Amino acid sequence: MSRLIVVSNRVTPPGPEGASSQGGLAMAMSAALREYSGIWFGWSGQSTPEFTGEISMQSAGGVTVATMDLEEQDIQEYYNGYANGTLWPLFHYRIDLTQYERSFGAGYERVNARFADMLMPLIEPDDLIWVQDYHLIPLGRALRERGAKNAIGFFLHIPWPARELMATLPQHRQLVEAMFHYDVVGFHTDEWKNAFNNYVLHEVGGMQLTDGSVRAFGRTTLPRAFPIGIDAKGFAALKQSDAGIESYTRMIESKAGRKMLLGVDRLDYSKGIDERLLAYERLLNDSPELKRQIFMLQISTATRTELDAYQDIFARLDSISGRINGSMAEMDWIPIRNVHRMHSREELAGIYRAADVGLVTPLRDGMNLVAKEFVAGQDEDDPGVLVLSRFAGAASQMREALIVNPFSQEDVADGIRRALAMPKDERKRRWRALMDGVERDDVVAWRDSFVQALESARDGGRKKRAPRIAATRGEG
Ligand code: GDG
Repeated sequence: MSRLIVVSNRVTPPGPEGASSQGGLAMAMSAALREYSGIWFGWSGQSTPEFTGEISMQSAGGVTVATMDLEEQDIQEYYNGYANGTLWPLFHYRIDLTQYERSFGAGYERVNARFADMLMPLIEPDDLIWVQDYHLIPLGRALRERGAKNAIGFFLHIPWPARELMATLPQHRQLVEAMFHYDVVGFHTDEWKNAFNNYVLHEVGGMQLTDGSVRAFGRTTLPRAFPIGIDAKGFAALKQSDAGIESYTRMIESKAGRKMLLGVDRLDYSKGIDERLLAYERLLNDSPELKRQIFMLQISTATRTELDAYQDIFARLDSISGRINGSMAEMDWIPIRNVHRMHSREELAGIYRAADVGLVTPLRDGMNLVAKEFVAGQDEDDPGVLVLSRFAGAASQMREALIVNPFSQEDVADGIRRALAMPKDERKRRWRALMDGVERDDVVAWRDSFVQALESARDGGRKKRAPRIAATRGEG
């Protein structure tokens, strides 16, 4: 069996005892690497005064991890700059927040070249290489330039933007050209894949072939949707752990018979947290009889705090929730519990279980795993209701959720009202259908389908089949 080399910006293998504070993605990657006896390569998260080209190899949780440190300037231009100051907002449709700095683009290319330089000596001819996410789009090209002939796949964890937005990026063609050095490019949904194909056909005059692959820049790649999932059984089991039961019991006690609306997010402007609070305020103003009957627990953990846009959203969230609480709270009722503390996965599972309504209302999101965790966290006999934004990739799979438009306060408020009033039979029916999907399309299914596609691309490439043209060339 071939080895699998996973490359991501950061490397987060489980601790030696399989620490459950890690997310499902880290678990799945670790499992894949154990099965394929591979390596997980990425940035250590540490800075070094001068790039040394040293790789630190360790074995963690049965997985070999290889990490390197980056210089401060690299971190500023590549990570805080191009990845999170340019691509993240642009790919989430926030051109108002997108920073178009040339130095960021140069830093991005430089660090991707460093990744390629460091990785090349570790690669053997039969290895499958799987590159993760927007930080590393040019890595496939950089590896090809250094002579890698391996099957290389890329998976994008965030949306692919509409062609008109992509065109606002200086050197957008260069970025898209880089995608064509991969044999397979994966997206969460057909919507993101179609946005990519639309760019290829209409912006650069590419063509679509009968096997689903696309051709442009003199190269061919296979774009495909691979919806990511969670470790559904593992997550459902966490709520029965000691810490899961303890947090569930604490929540039930502190609910004092009220219904709990729950939001769990990385504190990011794409997640629609401000908009959610304002919709909740609208709900309480329009339906005052709900006051004292319900409350919202919003858990938002800080990330990317070095960037202004993230400091802004932090301050805005605290100010909006403070204002709502200040104007509406009573001596024994607070409408919003605004929590920034990080919880363990077990605690989180217990909190999901105690919630009556899960509010997952991003303005734009590649998939959103919280929606799936909320479902896996529910009790079968008395499940809560998921209110889900139509702009989360998860909405294309989770049709039995109450789908809302997060830009409309009234629509979100209607969704919450409907969720609160939903009879138990309907809640159970919807939950069963959602849980079946979460269990079927879990993170292992995601990993296996991607690796299989990569293996077929490699084997197909060896046979050199030539598929025919399916769609016409765009206007160029
Ligand atoms: C990107 C894409 C895509 C949150 N608070 C705590 C905590 N979390 C965990 C959640 C969940 C994860 O963070 C967030 O996952 P999401 O999928 O919602 O979002 P992103 O971080 O933006 O992830 C996204 C994903 O990649 C995978 O492809 O779905 O669209 O944006 O797992 O549980 N975990 C713990 N304590 C917390 O307080 N332990």
